[in-house]
Amino acid sequence: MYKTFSKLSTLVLGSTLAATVATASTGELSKVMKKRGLTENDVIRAAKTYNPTGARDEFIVFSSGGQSGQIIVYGVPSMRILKYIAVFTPEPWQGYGYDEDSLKILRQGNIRGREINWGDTHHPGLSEIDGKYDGKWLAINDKANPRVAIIDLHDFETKQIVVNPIFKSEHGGAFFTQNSEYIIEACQYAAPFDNNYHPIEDYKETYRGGATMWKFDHKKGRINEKESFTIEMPPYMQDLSDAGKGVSHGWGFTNSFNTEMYTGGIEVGMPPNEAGMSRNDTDFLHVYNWEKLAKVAKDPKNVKIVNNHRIIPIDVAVKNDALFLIPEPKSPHGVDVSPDGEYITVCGKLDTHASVYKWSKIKELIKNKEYIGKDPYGIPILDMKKSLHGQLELGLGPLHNQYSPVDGEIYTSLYVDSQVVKWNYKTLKVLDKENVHYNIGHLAGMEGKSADPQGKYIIALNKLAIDRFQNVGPLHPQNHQLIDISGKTMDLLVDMPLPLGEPHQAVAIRAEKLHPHVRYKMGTNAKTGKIHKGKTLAGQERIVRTKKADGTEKVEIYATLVRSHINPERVTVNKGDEVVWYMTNLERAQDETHGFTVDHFDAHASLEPGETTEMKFIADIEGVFPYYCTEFCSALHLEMMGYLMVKDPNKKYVSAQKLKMKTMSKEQLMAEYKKTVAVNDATDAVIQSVVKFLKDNKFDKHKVVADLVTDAFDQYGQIPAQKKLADAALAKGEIEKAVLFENMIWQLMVKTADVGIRAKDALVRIVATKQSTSAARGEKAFNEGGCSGCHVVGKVSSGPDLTGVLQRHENGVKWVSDFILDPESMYDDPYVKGMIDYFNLKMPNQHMSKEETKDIIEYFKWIDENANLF
Ligand code: RUQ
Ligand code: CUA
Repeated sequence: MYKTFSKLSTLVLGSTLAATVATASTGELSKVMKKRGLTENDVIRAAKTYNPTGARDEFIVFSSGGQSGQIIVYGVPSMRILKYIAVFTPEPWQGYGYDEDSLKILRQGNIRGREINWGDTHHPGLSEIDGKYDGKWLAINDKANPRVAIIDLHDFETKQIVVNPIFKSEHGGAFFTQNSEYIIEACQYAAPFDNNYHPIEDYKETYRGGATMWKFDHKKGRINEKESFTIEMPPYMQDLSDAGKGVSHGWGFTNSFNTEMYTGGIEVGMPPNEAGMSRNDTDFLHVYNWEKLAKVAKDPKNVKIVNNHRIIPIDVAVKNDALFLIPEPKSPHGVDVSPDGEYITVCGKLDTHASVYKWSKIKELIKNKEYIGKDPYGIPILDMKKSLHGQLELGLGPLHNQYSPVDGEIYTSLYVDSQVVKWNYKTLKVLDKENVHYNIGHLAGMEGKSADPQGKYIIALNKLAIDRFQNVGPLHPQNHQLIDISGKTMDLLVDMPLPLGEPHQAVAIRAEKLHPHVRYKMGTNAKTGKIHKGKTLAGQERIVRTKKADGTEKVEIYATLVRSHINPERVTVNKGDEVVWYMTNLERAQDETHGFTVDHFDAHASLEPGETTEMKFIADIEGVFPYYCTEFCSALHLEMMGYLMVKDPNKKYVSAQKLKMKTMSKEQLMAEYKKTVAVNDATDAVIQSVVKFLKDNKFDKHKVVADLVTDAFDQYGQIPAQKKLADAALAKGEIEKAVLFENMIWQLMVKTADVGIRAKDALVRIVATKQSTSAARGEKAFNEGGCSGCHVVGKVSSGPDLTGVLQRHENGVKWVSDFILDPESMYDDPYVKGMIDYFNLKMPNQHMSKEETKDIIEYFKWIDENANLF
């Protein structure tokens, strides 16, 4: 019933809107629609998600990358992927795991001395203050190898991996508590806490579950392992968790399945796990007071230590009235606390209902010690009915929930029905359902699990994609579907294939809350945030060789990278030497990343502006190995290279120099030298004019421009040193060398001019008077409509300079408008005739509309107001 109503209303509303759009256009839109077989609704949906070039998204989503071990970052509503964050798995293009500094982070994730190079990421969590996302830190768990990683949102880099010392797998994490005091990580498959063998027959006695409370230092953005602890729980398979907030702050909630404590055994003739683990009608919601237990754990008498980690035993938690169980429908999945903390919704998975528990009721039962009994481990059980606000039948396979800003409004994924259902958890009424494709797991609202949900969109994270995309083989992409929830009924807008892992869960945050850096302070180790021991500035490049006991050397190369060279350019070592590269990217310009690799040594670094990184290997094979910059960073990127030469100290090498190349005469060389110097002088004059403009207009008052100017001067400042070398070479009669140094000066000048002109353009935009919306539209029409092909503002190009064009003619506005709208009719005008003769070109009809022409006139007015700047 909901469906019919919803579809009908969208259709009616949609077609009126689209009809308006279609008739207002020139008919081009209808042509495209026809050609591509698009309905009006398609066009509206496209318009709702389309970002023209340069436009940005309102929300940023962090999605788990599942078995890829990474995190995927994309924007909403455009659903454009922005980044993969390397977390548990090496990611060569970012250098992650291929340079020493990132390798150290990856190796923090070693378990019992073993390297682990992948992860099964499930639940990303954003740091919170007062239950609201603050945009500072991101945590994510690894189900397979129980670990939690911390990502710094100032640079989107993984900064820490901690291994859970007692769990053998985990699932219900990583969830921040309301003020980021702790991160909850709940166990999944129960196992012995220690690292020893315990027979499965002793399951009930020696296998355990639990919830680890990782102490988080919000200022530093690191987990403090020493101050963390685990709350022991029975060997029920703990599942998803959530931290209380508002009225329930200080408490944690964790679901479970297999309270049957079934252990399977197909091979010995027992029914499989899936039968035995779902036998009972109910399992248990664990309710625990972590705030109290954090204090309890401070007394060594209250904890037992396993693998150097503090565990609060079940009986201690019970004695302190800090651990309870409430029955919940069998094998549930998600548990989600409402924005105010009062309602806790548990989804049935195998049950068609959602169960809404009420915190004030639970609190009352706990206060009055009103229990219906105890489980085999002595944990008090609260009455389910008395804890419930109510239950509502939603459909088949309810899994997870998200909230919206509307009071009581909640969105739930239905796995089996492949639907999102919108309902009210206070009034217990279903409001709408939307089909998705296919088998939705999690769903992500915009800040939909925070104390301040934003509404607007829901993303369906589907488990199957089946027929939604081009067939790319039996392994299909994943499918995230964006749903508009701003209307009375939901509307599915667009599909996004994700070619990475199974993205279990995603969290979204308003983009305006994120403030990442564009560069590092010069010489920063991006993984620690501290100045790198290998920091090298221009002029400090060197190779340091230290003899080792075995006769080989440790060769430390302190290198710099800046457009477009690596310094040093030749490194020779002996076979067997340990080669250590310290590389500093001297750039300060936005996005001027350099990559670095030495061929054949399985090493790669990505150096962001200002970053220093260490790379290390043993040069155990003889030969010549090019090294080069792997990012196309400039026109001379291919030239950004050098050679590592590894020679065998026990071999004798005979020189092969035989070829005699034809050389240039002294006169020819001198002519080339003079030509190069003349070009440099002319280029310098251009640079000086730009510098004058920048200074006259106080560039240093505007950070964006000042940053660009800094980068330009970084390049320009290198010129005197090169000039000295050129002059010295010339004085010694080494003309060829002088030419090469002059050529280097030209390279530096081009780079200076490149950034300098970008700075000038940016400054013009800032100091010019503000454009009216009409003038801005006019500029767009001018550029996109073809006018800019011949007219360059401030310059005579293939057509006349248009600065002052409105003053050139009597009744200028009318004259120019007429000319734009119908140039052919004015070819005989004496002025136009003269121009046609001069430029040998007729201005063609660009088919501008009256509206566009009016806007272009406004743009010309704006140019005249700012004529002094062009
Ligand atoms: S779980 S599909 Cu790993 Cu979050 Cu529910
Ligand atoms: Cu630096 Cu390419």
